Amino acid sequence: MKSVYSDWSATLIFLMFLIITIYFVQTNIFFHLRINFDHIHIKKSPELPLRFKSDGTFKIVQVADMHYGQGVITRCKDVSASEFKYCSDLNTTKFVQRLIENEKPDFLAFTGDNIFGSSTPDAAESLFKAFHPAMESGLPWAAILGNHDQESTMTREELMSLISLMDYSVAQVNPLVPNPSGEQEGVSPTGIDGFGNYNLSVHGPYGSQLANHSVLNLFFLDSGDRVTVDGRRTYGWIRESQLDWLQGFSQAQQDEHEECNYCEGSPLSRKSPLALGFFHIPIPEIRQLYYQKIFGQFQEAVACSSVNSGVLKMLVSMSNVKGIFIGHDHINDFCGNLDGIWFCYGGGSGYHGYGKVGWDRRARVVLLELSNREISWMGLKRITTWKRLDDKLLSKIDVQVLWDQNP
Ligand SMILES: *[C@@H]1O[C@H](CO)[C@@H](O)[C@H](O)[C@H]1NC(C)=O
Ligand SMILES: *[C@@H]1O[C@H](CO)[C@@H](O)[C@H](O)[C@H]1NC(C)=O
Ligand SMILES: CC(=O)N[C@H]1CO[C@H](CO)[C@@H](O)[C@@H]1O
Repeated sequence: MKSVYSDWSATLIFLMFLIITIYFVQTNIFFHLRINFDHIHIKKSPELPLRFKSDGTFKIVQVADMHYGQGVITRCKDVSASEFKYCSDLNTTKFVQRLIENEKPDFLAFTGDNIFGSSTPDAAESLFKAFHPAMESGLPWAAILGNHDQESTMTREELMSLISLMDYSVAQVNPLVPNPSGEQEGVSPTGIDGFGNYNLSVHGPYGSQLANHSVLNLFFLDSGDRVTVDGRRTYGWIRESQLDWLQGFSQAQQDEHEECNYCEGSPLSRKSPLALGFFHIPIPEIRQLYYQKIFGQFQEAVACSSVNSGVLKMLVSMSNVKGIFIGHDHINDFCGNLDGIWFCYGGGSGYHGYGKVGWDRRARVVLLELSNREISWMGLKRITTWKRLDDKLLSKIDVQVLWDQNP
């Protein structure tokens, strides 16, 4: 006779087998299938709009031409033989980190050739490494492209799109362009040449009368890469569609402020906010500065386009543009004035970009200050610029006032 007991023990063994199996499946397989919400990364965004601090200042650090490759394995160019052995992209990273620590800026502007496409097999990885100090700082930052960024695995559109999605980035691929016919409904995000044309407004300090008003405008333009014109290779230039967009938003601002003429006692009743622009490739007129008084050094030929699309004329007609910040020519670091607008080079910051032995890598700082009358902030008072060298002391050089409300 089969004992009840043996039936019972077989069932028990079977049950244990089942439990062990379920446990095994649960811990070893389901674990991998489960979505771990702790590890989902959502873009971290800074608070917008950008703002002046409560002390009435707003400081920008311009980083030009990082020329990032793959990091530690990417060697430096134009450093002395003794420096070469221990020099890589990491020196560029360290420099940007030191700049942020020492200047404590409110905003970072990267003006193109952020990565050197041909020195990396993975553009995305290179971008993450290049912008690591910016993302880690938690400061709002923006970037545009140069002529080398797209020489790897991503197109210019893809690069700008990724940059716009990185932590604390406020860059945009392109603005929505209002329909030129003036119709309200028509907006076309593709009506503008290039990738990385956008504007950002900087508002007054919290709690001040300027808190809800744009005091300063920062605009970014894509100056393109290389093109062939009439069978000759040249650099890109800022196209008519981009200038139209620029003119459009400059007009919109003026209209906004004209309306405010009737706002009794408003500090804004005077004029539209001042503007600063950022792009990579210099305009042809910068060559003329060779014969004029400049602040800083003019050490290499201006590598601009053979096409002059009338950018200077357009900027002058806007009347509120006070400074343009460019890159591209690494060993030019001067500011020079063309028709009332300062054009300033950042000077090369990247060790994998060409440079000049014995001439330190550098970056530009721009400080904007509000004027304080009685108890409230009254719009911009002064724009000052200087450069920081990547030497032991992070030397501050060429301090220069670009604009003063009471010259
Ligand atoms: C690059 O960084 C290394 C390590 O910090 C340092 O020893 C070296 O001096 C730096 N080189 C240059 C050219 O700054
Ligand atoms: C700015 O806007 C905020 C929110 O709408 C409001 O609370 C504040 O009073 C405004 N400040 C000024 C100076 O108008
Ligand atoms: C992001 C931003 O500030 N965009 C502004 C660009 O300029 C137009 C015209 O002044 C504004 O309406 C946008 O808000």
